[in-house]
Amino acid sequence: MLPRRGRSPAGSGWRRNWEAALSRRALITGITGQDGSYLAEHLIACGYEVWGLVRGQQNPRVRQLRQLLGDVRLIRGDLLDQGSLISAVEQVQPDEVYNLAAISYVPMSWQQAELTGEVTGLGVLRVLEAIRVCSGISASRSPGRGQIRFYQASSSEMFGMVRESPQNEQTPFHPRSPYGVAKTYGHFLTQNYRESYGMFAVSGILFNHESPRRGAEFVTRKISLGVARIKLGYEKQLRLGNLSARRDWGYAADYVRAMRLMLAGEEPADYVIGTGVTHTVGELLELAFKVAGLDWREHVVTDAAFIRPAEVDKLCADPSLARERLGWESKVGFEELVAMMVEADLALLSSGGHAEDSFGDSW
Ligand code: NAP
Ligand code: G4F
Repeated sequence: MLPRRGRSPAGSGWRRNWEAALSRRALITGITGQDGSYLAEHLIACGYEVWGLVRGQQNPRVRQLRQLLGDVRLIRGDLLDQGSLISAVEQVQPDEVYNLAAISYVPMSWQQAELTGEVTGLGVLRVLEAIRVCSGISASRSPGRGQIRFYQASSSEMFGMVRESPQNEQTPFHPRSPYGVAKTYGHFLTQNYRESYGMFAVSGILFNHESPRRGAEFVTRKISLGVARIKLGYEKQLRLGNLSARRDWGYAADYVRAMRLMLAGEEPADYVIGTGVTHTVGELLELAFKVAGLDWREHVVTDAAFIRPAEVDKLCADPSLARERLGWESKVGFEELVAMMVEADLALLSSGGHAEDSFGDSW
C-alpha cells in the first residue's frame, strides 16, 4: 500500500483551490494521443505535477510530446501488461489517474476485435486493479475508500443505435462496433468499482471532439488534411464513406477541462460531455472546402471501402447535468473548429510538414 505524500495546509477561496492543485499529481494513460496532450497542458497550467504512461521501445510520438511538454514526466507501461501498471502507480503515487489510452479508431475495432477488447475493454480493468492493489483496497464497499481518483474515457459510441435524442446519462446503451462494446464494458466496470469498493471512479461520456492534433484517420482531420492537399495542388480527390452520418463535434481542448472538473467534485458521478449541436459529414465537408475557397462537389468521391459494417447514424449530447453541476460549457463552436483545423493543415503542409510527423499547431 502506498505511503501518502504530505499536503499543504488549507487556505481559503481561490487560494485554497490553487494550493490544492499545486500539490496534486496526475498520471495520464494515452498521453501521446490528442486528448492526452491537451489534458497534460491543462493540468500543468492548473499547477499539477503530470506523469504520462508511454508504451513501446521507440514510440515516435514521445519525442513530439517532449518537445511540446518538457514538464511532463514519462513512465513506461502498457494497458496489456498488468505488472507495468502496478509499477507505474506504485512509482508515481498519483492523486488522480486519467485513463485515456485505447484503440480509439472505430473501423480498426472490426479488423482487430480481440485486441480492441484487450486494450479498450480489459485495459480499464487492469488500470482499476493497479489502483485498487496499490491503495490496499481488498474488501467490499466503504465510501471514499482509497485516495486515488480515477477518470475513464467513456464514449458516445456506447449509445450507438440511439434510443432517444439527445442522449443523457440515463439513455440506454446499444453499441454498434467492437469498440463501442469494449467502451461499454469499461464504463460499467468503472461504475462497478465505485459501487463495490467505494472508489472515486467516474466516466466522462464524451461526444466527438477534434482539433489540429486529431489523428489523420478520423473524418474531421481526414477532411482538413484533404482540403489542404487539394488547395496546395498535391491531390485532386478526397475519398470518403457515409456523408449523411450526423455527429456532435466539439473542440478537444474544451473537453479536457471537463475531465478535471469531474475528479474535483465532491461526489463521484458520470457525465455526458458534448455541445448539443449536430452536423452531417456532408455539412462538415461543405464548410471545410469553403474555408479554403473550394467547392467540395468538384473533389469528393464516395468510396464503399469507408462504409462500416454497422453505422451510428446520429449522436447528439444533452450536456445539461455537466453545465448545472460542474459549470462546464464548450466554448469553441463548429464553424470556428473547422476553420481552425483547415487553417492549421494549410500552414503545416505549406511549411513542408507531414500529417504523420506532426499533430498540428504547436506539436
Ligand atoms: P488517440 O489520439 O487515439 O490516443 C490513444 C492513446 O492510447 C495513444 O496515446 C496511444 O499511445 C494509447 N494506447 C493505445 N494502445 C495502448 C496500450 N496498449 N497501452 C498504453 N497506451 C495505449 O485518442 P484520443 O482521441 O486522444 O481519445 C482519448 C480517449 O478518449 C480514448 O480512450 C478514446 O477512445 C476516448 N474518446 C475519444 C473521443 C474523441 O472524440 N476523441 C470521444 C470519446 C471517447 P501510442 O502513442 O503508444 O499509440
Ligand atoms: O471521425 P470518425 O472516424 O469518428 P467516430 O467513428 O464517430 O468515432 C470517434 O468518436 C467517438 C465518440 O463518439 C470516439 F469514441 C471514437 O474513439 C472516435 O474518436 O467518424 C465519424 C463519422 C462516422 O459516421 C463515419 O462513418 O464519419 C463517417 N465517415 C464518412 N467517411 C468517415 C469517413 N469516417 C472516417 N474515419 N473516414 C471516412 O472516410
